[in-house]
Amino acid sequence: MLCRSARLSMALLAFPKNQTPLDPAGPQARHIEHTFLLIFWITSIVYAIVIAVLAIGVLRARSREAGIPAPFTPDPAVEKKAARIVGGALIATVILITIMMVSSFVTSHRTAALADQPALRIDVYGHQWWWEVVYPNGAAPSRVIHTANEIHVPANTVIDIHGTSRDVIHSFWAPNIHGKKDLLPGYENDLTFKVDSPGVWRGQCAEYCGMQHAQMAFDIVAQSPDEFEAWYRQQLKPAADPSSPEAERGRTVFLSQACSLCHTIRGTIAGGTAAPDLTHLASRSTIAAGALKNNVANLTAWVLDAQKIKPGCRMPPNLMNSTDLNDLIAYLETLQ
Ligand code: HEC
Ligand SMILES: [Cu+2]
Repeated sequence: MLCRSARLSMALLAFPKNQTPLDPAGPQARHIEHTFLLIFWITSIVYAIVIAVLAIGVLRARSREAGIPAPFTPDPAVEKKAARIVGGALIATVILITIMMVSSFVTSHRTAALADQPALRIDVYGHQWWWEVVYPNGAAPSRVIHTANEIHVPANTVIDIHGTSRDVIHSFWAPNIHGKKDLLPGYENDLTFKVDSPGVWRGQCAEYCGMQHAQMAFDIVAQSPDEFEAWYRQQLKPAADPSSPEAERGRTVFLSQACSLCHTIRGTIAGGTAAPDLTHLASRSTIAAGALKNNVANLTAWVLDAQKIKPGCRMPPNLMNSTDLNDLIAYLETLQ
């Protein structure tokens, strides 16, 4: 037990700084942190007082109770005092609960303050077990981009995450930035926020959604407006033609295998929509919704047998010889 709780507190201490509500990166998370701290301190102090009073009571009763306890005869003076103390505690409780309730209302109001401002809209679709991310950009088809699991936003700009689910209920939660927002099949929800300055914040699905729920993370990458614009322009481009013979062969492998039934690579005939868009796969820092760092070794292991890494995930194992596999990975690496 001791060992378990020691391990738990170690895990909490080791929790990444970029995934905690206690290090807010924007005004919404700051409001939430204020309410949290207010409730935390009120309840902690009340708890400490209750335990202290209980301890005093127990100790006193013990020192009195040496022999057989005397029959209980209420003393009117003591009873009156007790009634006054209990009444006082009751009033204090009502006051403290009212303070916490008002603080909670004010926080809800403040965190929703950006809801009717003009915002950069980003559509997020929860899937078992990854995040589809679309920048509709006023629905001008030539300006729409599709990506996955890595949400780039310009810093200090109002962002509207417009979310829904393609299957079961998921919940979008980047604790440094805002509270949770459920993504529900058949409904659309909005979460509006601002991020103060450039940085990377980790988020995670916060509603149990099946076997790989724990491996359903995402990153919010806040950038300066210039960097964001450059990223956007790069993402708009179709995949570059492969420049080496291996990569060229790798593309043929990709297009001749089942990959293109599920994945899209813009600029090729691969147009599947059941899985992450791979047009700019190599520009992302992780694969499989944060399960792995994006590098050659991990990509190879993933393509060969994703089930080993994320059992139950919706990508089948792919049998192929090592030349085909190496060429395929060489091609995927060109998708900057
Ligand atoms: C039946 C559909 C299906 C097929 C076929 C398929 N995939 Fe996938 N793929 C998926 C799904 C679903 C995911 C997301 C899995 C997750 O993160 O839970 C995925 C994820 C990936 C990723 C990680 C993308 C990211 O940004 O996280 C890569 C790379 C990938 N697949 C490559 C391939 C290649 C190469 C092939 C062909 C050899 C292939 N896939 C065949 C469904 C498929
Ligand atoms: Cu989940």
